[in-house]
Amino acid sequence: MKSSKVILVTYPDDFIINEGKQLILSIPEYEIVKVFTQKYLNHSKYGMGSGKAEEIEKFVKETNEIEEIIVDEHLSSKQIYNLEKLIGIPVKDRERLILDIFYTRATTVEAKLQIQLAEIEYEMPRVREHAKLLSNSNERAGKGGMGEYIVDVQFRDLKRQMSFIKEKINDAKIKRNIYQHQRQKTGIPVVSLVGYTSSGKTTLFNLLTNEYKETSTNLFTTLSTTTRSFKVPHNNKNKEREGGVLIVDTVGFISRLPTYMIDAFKSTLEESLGADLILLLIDSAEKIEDMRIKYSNCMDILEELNVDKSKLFTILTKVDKIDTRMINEIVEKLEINSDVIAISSNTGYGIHKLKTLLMRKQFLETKYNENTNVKR
Ligand SMILES: Nc1nc2c(ncn2[C@@H]2O[C@H](COP(=O)(O)OP(=O)(O)OP(=O)(O)O)[C@@H](O)[C@H]2O)c(=O)[nH]1
Ligand SMILES: [Mg+2]
Repeated sequence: MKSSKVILVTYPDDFIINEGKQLILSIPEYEIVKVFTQKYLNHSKYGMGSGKAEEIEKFVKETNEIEEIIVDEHLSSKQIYNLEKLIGIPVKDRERLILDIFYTRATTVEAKLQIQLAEIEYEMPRVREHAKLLSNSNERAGKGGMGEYIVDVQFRDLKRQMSFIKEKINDAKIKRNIYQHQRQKTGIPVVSLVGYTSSGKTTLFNLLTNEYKETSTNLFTTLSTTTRSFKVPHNNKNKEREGGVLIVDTVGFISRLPTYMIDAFKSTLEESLGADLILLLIDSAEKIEDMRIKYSNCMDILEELNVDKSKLFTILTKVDKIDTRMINEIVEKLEINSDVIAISSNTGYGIHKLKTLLMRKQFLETKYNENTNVKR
């Protein structure tokens, strides 16, 4: 595969630099040649300061191999335009990069629709801005002096596409709601796995349900929700109860995700967030500072999605990679105040405890009792 040499421009912060690199490298053909940092990326002309933009221009000219610049922040059309004009190669902002990653990953129809919706929301404010820029620089926005008209047509076209996609997403949602109702009718408890991207959700999901869904160190491996049943030991009788609980694997979270992207994925997440129990997975093998950032990011997103905190249960994953004596320290340092259980999907550590604890949770007990009563 042909590699594409890129530059990353980001903030001088280890967590942010690392995440920016990981995001870029999750598109296989990208190769990062150099990272430039800037304390502020909100200068009006280029996002970065003029001095930094000129430094990058010089580097690009000298090396003569860089194909793209990726700025790890939201940029306006104007800023992208100015940078491209100065440096002479394409510039991409953080949101465009995330959309590109989503594109390379989306497999289900619904995930594709969600991404198309996010893409339109990304484009909308830029259509007019872009037309203005072109007319200001004496290049005509549209053919034959009909710039304004063409922009209006593009805008209307995007709006039409948007409502069409929303309708289709809604259809998919109605279908899912029907399933959900059927589930509720049968009283089967639903447990969903949420958490930062790469925290190990799908690996745990596969282990519990004997599935083979794709897992990887790349960010955003999973882009659609999957629900399967799994066996849990039924406490009193202590025997396996086939299809006892439904488990839902979801799209991972990431920091600094713009609201319209969260919105676009809301319907994918809604099903999981209506679950009886939400397991929030945290990768315990990371630096405590990174864990803290990711944990608080997840909590913010869950808050934004109006999740009932009493349904939360925290799972520290990948504990095979750490000294288990660290577990208490992590819980304390992150100030986790929900129930916590440490697991490893690789070695099976804590998995039995997880299953058993799931069954001990009061609401699941109630559900089972209700269920048993119905049967009687
Ligand atoms: N050592 C170790 N690695 C694990 C464990 N669980 C998951 N991993 C690895 O962590 C990486 C991410 O796992 P995934 O299950 O794909 O993570 P995810 O949360 O589904 O990620 P997204 O789908 O991107 O949101 C993979 O390389 C897994 O092999 C574990 O218990 N121990
Ligand atoms: Mg996954």
